[in-house]
Amino acid sequence: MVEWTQQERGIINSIFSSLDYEDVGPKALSRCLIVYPWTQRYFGGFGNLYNAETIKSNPNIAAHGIKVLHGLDRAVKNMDDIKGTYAELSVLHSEKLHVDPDNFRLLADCLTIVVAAKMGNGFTPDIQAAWQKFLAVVVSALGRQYH
Ligand code: HNI
Repeated sequence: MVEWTQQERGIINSIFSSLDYEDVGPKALSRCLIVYPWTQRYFGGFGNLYNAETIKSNPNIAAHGIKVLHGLDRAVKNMDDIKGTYAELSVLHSEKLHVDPDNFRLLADCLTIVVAAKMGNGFTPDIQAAWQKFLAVVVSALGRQYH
């Protein structure tokens, strides 16, 4: 089981409490689709993904980016059982959506970049360490039900 220090818990909670979901969610997902174009294949029904501009202005992508971020709230609220919290979501991504689990890390990296850019100097090494640990646990939990 993953152990969290009080400092790490504090950092994760404080990042999420001031997170602008409507800005960060769309930016992170659209960045993922642009930087790693093969991830677009899962969003065939989302409308125009023709180029970076259309991806960034696609309202379905924006809405889904926000939804994914809200999906992370569950992990924040259940930091001691992220694996259990995401069991169902992992099955969904594996068995129904057939999302390659390598893509979880790619999206997590895009999220880190967007959050770091917004926080600027505030994104200290301590904060980065706690944040990346949190995302690594999320990525691992989402990949758990794959076999
Ligand atoms: Ni993901 C649906 C959370 C990564 C492709 N995804 C969801 C839903 C949540 C969610 C929540 C909504 C589930 C429901 O309707 O019950 N996804 C997350 C989280 C991550 C993640 C927390 C990682 C941080 N998803 C990814 C990645 C891809 C992805 C990396 C593909 C590259 N997800 C999807 C697709 C859907 C989806 C596709 C269904 C969308 C739809 O509405 O049809």
